[in-house]
Amino acid sequence: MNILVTGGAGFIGSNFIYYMLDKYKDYKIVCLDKLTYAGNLSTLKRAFENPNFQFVKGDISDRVFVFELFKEKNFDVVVNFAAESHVDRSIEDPEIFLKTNVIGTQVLMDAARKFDIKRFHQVSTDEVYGDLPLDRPDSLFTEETPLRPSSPYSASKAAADLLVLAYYRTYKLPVTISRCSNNYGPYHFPEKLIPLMIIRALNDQPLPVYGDGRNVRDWLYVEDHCSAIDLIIHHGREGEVYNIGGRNERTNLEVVKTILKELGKPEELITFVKDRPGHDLRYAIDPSKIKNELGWEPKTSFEEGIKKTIKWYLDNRDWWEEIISGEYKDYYERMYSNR
Ligand code: NAD
Ligand code: TDX
Repeated sequence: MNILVTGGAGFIGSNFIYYMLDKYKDYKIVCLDKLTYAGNLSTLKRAFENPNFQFVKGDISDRVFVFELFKEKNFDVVVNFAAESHVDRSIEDPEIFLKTNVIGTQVLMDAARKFDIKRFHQVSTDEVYGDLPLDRPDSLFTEETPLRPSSPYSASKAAADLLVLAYYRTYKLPVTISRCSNNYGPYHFPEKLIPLMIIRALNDQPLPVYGDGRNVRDWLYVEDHCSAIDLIIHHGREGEVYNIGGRNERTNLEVVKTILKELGKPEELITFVKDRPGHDLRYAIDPSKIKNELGWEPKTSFEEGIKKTIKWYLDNRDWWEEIISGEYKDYYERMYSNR
């Protein structure tokens, strides 16, 4: 099989590339990535040693370039991870979110139509459903939950999902969509909660918790997300949406305290800062459909996954020290100095 993975120099895409190269020794993988601030070639260092892997730098919204690539490569499957993915950045400046997440997806699907791709898989997010109340722990997102996105990021992902489903209905493009909850694990960019808190705690810096820290996220170890996508592209039904989640709800404060405990750092590092505008209260996924149809189950508990993740950040200082020494510094200043 010949697979195009877009956004593979980012967090989940790179983990997916490693998962697939390890599991399928005869699959070929091309990674297409624009290498934005979130994409890193050092993340793919081990993949470059594999003759079945190739990297191409480019923008998914560049129609001429994308069509040339599809013409040349004869892909069987496209897995679209490429996106602007950070909610806070989307609040600061939404435009690139629409360009990459919506137009980029459309361009890829147009190419997929023209070159008869056998499966176009869109990597979406549970954030398209909006949020759930904190006082109704029984409520969960199912695939039937109406889309009600809150941020420019999640609105752009919801728009892309609707386009994907429209291409299925109108052009019979063989699509699938997965909507996953919050991932964590190796290569997670340190603007996101878990890696940000690990790195700041390691450096004995204050940990900025938004609002009162009671917002809830449903955490999934990234490898479990990769195994779900693997199952969907091989066995998922065309035109279907699959929710992915590990039934692992935690308040942000619980997550931060767990990290501090694991690292032996004091809770006094926690600093409550101004809340994120429109901050979603709670995400929680009902993964029954993918479990019943495809037999998917997560393998890594939060307790085990957070230990593995912390160890990875301790063992891979070079990777994140390089990141936080560059543009990231300005970002942190801009985002957090007036909170
Ligand atoms: P990330 O920000 O770590 O990586 C995104 C990658 O896409 C980067 O390598 C970047 O260079 C690349 N990219 C951005 N714009 C591009 C463009 N125009 N053309 C080509 N490449 C481009 O993101 P992530 O956390 O790995 O998320 C990957 C996907 O999974 C996204 O679609 C996101 O919406 C979705 N998702 C993420 C999570 C999560 O918890 N991180 C959960 C559910 C779904
Ligand atoms: O400094 C922080 N302090 C804080 O309290 C940061 C960066 C976050 N938070 C809170 C906000 C959220 O309630 O932690 C929670 C998680 O925040 P993020 O890591 O920014 O993730 P989230 O907004 O939940 O979105 C993530 O999950 C769904 C990904 O970034 C998305 O790409 C994915 O679709």
